[in-house]
Amino acid sequence: MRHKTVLIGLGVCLFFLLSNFCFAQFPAQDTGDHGAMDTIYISCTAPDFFEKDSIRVSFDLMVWTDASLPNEYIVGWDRALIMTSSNPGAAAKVIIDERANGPVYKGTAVGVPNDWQARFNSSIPPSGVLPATVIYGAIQDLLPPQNAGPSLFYGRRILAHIIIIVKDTTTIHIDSTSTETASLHWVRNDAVGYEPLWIQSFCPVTPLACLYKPGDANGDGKVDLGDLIFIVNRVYKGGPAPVFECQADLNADKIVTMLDVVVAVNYLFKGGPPPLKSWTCCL
Ligand SMILES: [Ca+2]
Ligand SMILES: [Ca+2]
Ligand SMILES: [Ca+2]
Repeated sequence: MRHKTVLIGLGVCLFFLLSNFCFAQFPAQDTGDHGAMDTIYISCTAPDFFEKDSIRVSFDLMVWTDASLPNEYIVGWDRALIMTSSNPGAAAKVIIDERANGPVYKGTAVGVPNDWQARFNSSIPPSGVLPATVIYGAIQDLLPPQNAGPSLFYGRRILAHIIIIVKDTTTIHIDSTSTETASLHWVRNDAVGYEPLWIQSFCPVTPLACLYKPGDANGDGKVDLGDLIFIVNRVYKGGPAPVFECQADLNADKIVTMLDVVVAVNYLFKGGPPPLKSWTCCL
């Protein structure tokens, strides 16, 4: 009986641990955040775009606020986001978009989108290769003669598009909670700063489909001399690229070089191993 009680107790605690309720404290609402707790989070639902040798995925940095009084409107924000990729082989890289009028501030906002006057993005490391700490932010231009434009208030909006290039299936984890400091991340119209609740996100990148045969550089369905010529032209004469780079990347190191020519020659004429499957070339 005692054992049973202990087991039930352990089970209950395990349940709460898994539920993250056992020891985690419910986050306290910042005193500068009135009404319901404002939240920021990543939306993983943006479509993926296949490129030549990679997938371009974009995640939306979202905000929800119930600020409804003019002094509570949000006029500036910045956020350091830690981004990691579960698959190092995916060579995930965030694209730093420094356009002042980037695709920010969309959603249910009243007024003209993209009229925040400044936006800054930077990354550590600067290459943007994950794991990286990436900073996004925007501030309204409050000084005349510029029109300040609308502030952020009641509603749900896209603050920024986070664009990440990946070369393989992976899961992108975007976290901000571990970078929190006492600095102000959110500034109201009355110059009061506060910290909205950050919600962590895990975003799986679309699994790949097998579309091409490795070594079939010219895409005619066969691996033969025509492909060797195609790759030689590509490597030595700046010839056309295959539809997907992996068709000519026979050693699967994600770059087309002389080494791929060697693999092709060995395979076609010396009984060497077949081209390696990689990326979308996995038929
Ligand atoms: Ca609020
Ligand atoms: Ca071929
Ligand atoms: Ca290669």
